[in-house]
Amino acid sequence: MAVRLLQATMRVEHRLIVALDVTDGGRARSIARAVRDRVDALKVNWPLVLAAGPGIVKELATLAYVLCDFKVADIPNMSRLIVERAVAAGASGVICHGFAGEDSVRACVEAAGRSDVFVVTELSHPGGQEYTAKFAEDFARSAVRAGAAGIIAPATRPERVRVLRTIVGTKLILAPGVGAQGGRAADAIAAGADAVIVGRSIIESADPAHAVEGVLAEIKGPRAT
Ligand code: 3DU
Repeated sequence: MAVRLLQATMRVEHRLIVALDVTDGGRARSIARAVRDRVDALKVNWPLVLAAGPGIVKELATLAYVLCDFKVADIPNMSRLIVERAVAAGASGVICHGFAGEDSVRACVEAAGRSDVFVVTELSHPGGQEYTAKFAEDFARSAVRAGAAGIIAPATRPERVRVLRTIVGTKLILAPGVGAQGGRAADAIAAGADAVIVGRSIIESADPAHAVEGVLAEIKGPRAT
C-alpha cells in the first residue's frame, strides 16, 4: 500500500490555529474574518457543522485553511467515507483518532488525498491521561507509518509534546489545551509544537482579533516584540 510521502499542505507561519467552537454560523464567519490573516488555520468541530450545516466548511475555506476536527475513529470504511465527505466539503485537513488503529488512520490518509490528516495521540484534558496517554507514543509511530501530516499533542503537558517530537521528527505537531484548559502557548512551542490550537480564550473574548494578538505575542516571546 502506498505511503503518502508528500509534505503537509498546511503552512505554519503564525503558529496559531483558532478553534471556531461556536454554534452560530454568523458568529463563526465574523470571528473567521477578524482573525484569518493572523492564524494558520480555522478549526471546525461538530457543534458548528451540526448547527450551521456542512456548507459552513466551504464558506470558511474561501477565507483560510479549514481543519475539520471530526476526530474520526471508526472502521476503515467509515473513516474513509467521513474523510472523503469532509474534503469534498472544503476541508484542507481532517483530524482522526490514533486509537482506532493504524488501518483506520491509513484509510483516512488515503481518502484525504492532498489534504492533511492529523492524528490525535494524547488528549489534553485530565481524562486523556486515563487511556490515551498510555498509548500516545504508539499512536504517534503509527501516524508516521501511515503517512499522516502530523499529530495532535497536549499543550497542557509540554513534557509529553517533547517526547512525541522525538518520535514524529519533522511531522507537524499541533497542540490544543492553551488558555481555558490551563496550558501556555509559549511552553507548548518551546517543547516542540509547531502551532497551538486555541478556542475559548479567543472565541469568547469580546475582541477575538485582540485575543489572537495576545497569543501571538506570547508565542514570539518578550524579545521578539
Ligand atoms: O480548550 P479550548 O476552548 O481552547 O479548545 C480546544 C480545542 O481543541 C477544542 O476544539 C477541542 O475539540 C480541541 N482538542 C482538544 O481540546 C484536545 C485534544 O486533545 C484534541 C483537540
